[in-house]
Amino acid sequence: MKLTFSPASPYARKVRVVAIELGLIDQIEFVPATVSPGTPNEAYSRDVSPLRKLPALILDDGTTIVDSYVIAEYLDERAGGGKLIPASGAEKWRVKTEHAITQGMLEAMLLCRYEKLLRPEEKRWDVWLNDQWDRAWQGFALFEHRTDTLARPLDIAQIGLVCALGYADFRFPDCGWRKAFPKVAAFHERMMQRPSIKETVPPPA
Ligand SMILES: N[C@@H](CCC(=O)N[C@@H](CS)C(=O)NCC(=O)O)C(=O)O
Repeated sequence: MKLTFSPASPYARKVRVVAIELGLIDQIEFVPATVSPGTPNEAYSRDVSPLRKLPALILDDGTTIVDSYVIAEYLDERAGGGKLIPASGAEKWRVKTEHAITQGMLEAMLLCRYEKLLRPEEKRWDVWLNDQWDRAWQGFALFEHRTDTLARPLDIAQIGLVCALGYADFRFPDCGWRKAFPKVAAFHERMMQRPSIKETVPPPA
């Protein structure tokens, strides 16, 4: 299998963590890719994904799987199923919903990043920017109250949260989430003991 990735991508990090935790990492060849809004990449668009986003997992038979969650689900099934995503019942829907919240937090932070990096200053709209940031921030606040979630055995929602926190550290280092959310900070500290989490921290910006 091949995975398109960039060391800075929190979505690719999620897949790398999942692959390490499931013991599948050695079966994946990592293929660096560069995609960015406003920068055409016709080959990626044609050969990998029309959405021009990474990561994408390309199976040995040429099948391409996109979206970090869908890739994680595929890897979980390949490892026997029910490892990082509960197979059924109320726990499954709780974990999937919490993961979806971490996904939305990441999307909101990425929009903030692209807005600051790519949009000319005179065209920026602070109301929109602050609104996106608030979505991520409210997500962190939600997990501060979900002490049971923070204490569960490892699952995809926790991995998504670590990737969102790591992205906040990487792109918004002064945002102050540790001070605002001490229980989430303690959770992150604990998670950093895992080699899968430690080894995939984004490189210095
Ligand atoms: N829902 C997708 C989002 C992937 C995503 O937005 N990836 C970013 C990199 S961190 C990207 O490819 N951005 C390029 C672009 O939007 O043009 C997933 O979970 O895989």
